[in-house]
Amino acid sequence: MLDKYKSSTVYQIYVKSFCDSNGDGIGDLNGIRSKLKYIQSLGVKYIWVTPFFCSPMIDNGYDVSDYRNINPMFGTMEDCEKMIAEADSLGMGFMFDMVFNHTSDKHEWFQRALSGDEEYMKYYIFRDEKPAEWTASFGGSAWDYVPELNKWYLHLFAPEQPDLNWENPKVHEELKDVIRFWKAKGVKGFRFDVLNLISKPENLHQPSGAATRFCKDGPRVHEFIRELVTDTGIEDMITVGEMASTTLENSIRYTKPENHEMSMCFSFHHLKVGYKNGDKFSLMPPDLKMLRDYFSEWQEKMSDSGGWNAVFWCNHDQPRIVSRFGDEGQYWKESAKMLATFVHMLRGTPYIYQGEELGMTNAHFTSLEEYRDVEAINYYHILIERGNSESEALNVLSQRARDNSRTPMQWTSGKNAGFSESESWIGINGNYTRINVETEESDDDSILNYYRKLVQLRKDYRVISEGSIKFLDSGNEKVFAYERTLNDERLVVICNFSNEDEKISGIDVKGKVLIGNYSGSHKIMRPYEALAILEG
Ligand code: TEU
Ligand code: CA
Repeated sequence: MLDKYKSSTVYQIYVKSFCDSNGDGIGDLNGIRSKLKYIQSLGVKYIWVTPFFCSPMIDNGYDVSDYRNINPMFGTMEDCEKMIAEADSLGMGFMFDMVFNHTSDKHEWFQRALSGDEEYMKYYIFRDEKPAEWTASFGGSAWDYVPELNKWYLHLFAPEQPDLNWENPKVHEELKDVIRFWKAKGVKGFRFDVLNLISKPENLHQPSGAATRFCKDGPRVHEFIRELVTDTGIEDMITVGEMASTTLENSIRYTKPENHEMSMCFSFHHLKVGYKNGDKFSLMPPDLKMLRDYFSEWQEKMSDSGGWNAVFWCNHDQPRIVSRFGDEGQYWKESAKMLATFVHMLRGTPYIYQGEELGMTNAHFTSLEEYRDVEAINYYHILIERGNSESEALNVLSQRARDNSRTPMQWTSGKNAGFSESESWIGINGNYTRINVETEESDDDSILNYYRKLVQLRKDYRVISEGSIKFLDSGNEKVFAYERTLNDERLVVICNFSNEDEKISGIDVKGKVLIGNYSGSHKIMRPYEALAILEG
């Protein structure tokens, strides 16, 4: 069953910023429908779409108030059913995004709890006293007080996102029914939001600190996931768990097929190599040695253990990778292609986030008013409280805010980048006149057409989709290299993460260049050069 995913690629859509069909400046389901042929042209097999269920939109849909109904902002159930059917007719399947660690505070269950309904209070994590000084992911305390109940409730994210109590079997049954509902609608897979946070520690009286640190990979998490998957019969679907800050050992357990948990999982260690002292909002240049060591260890050990990685650079929570580890200027095209080659030749299932295939860049917002995300706005004020000036705080946001990945998809060089007839809910990146689908379609050498080649190579070569992996010593810390082997086939991938010519040594490979971002051959690696060479 897993083999279906080894040669597949997944495309991720952030619904609010993908395509607006009705001129309200907000992306919607019919906008997605209108672009299904484009998505199919990338060669992808699955489409992960972020939540579009009823929500007050405090966290842009990750605060669900009704798991079975469509937020009118995005369309109707009929639009949704047509979207699923049309993708199916094009040979693609949707993966819907299940936010099961928490609901919106406007969900009927929490509203009943707030009214004092004992049964529904047990759906959440209420305590008479605040057990610990935990901080929430978006800043502030993770425990909020409800005067009417004279109790505190836990929320790892915003106060409007109360955590569900997974110790309550009734919560399991409610959520399994949500999965059965969408499975019956023809959904072909699921992404599970912060799935490794659902099992809370028995003792909530932990020292103060980040709440997610105490809740990740909890005591019953594997039991809960296995129950969710087996009781709903989704083992044969593609499933991916977002496992914030998980460990390699747990990632292997989450994804070994015999455990009946997830097909694969996301971890984020590779995206924290620029976090000074582990703090997302403290800047430092990316530590390339840490980056290479992470990939080397996780790729090799997951390969040796029978686990399976979701491999990616971008998503709706992460800044754009070409701005982060590549170059927006002179080597924009080369660096975007190098970063893509590095990920797409790895062992695992690759994910392409909307606009990544164009080389879309960070937004470069210059004022707080341009930001929309709850995390960014909260952390702007936290940074000021920490003593940063306004410009220092805005500089941090310009590099780390999730809004960087949420500017509208750039379809054309025309009005509003072809995203909408009206002004969009968030600013459009000013480089849309140069970076857009229409312009790149007609350029054989575009980043877009390079991504298409990468996706096709995974289908054509089993050494890519199934081969084992071993990282190689290139003799140069800025040049990452690895080999993929299967039977007598050997593919060697060499990627220069630097903006200068770099010498390498100790890599002996002769064969056909399957893909590369420079023409001709050189003794050295050129700035951001990528090469995948099939031996023999
Ligand atoms: O993200 C979980 C998560 O860890 C994020 O907080 C992310 O790591 C962080 O923003 C990076 O700085 C999931 C969803 O992807 C995110 O959009 C939601 O805000 C969050 O859960 C709560 O549902
Ligand atoms: Ca719309």
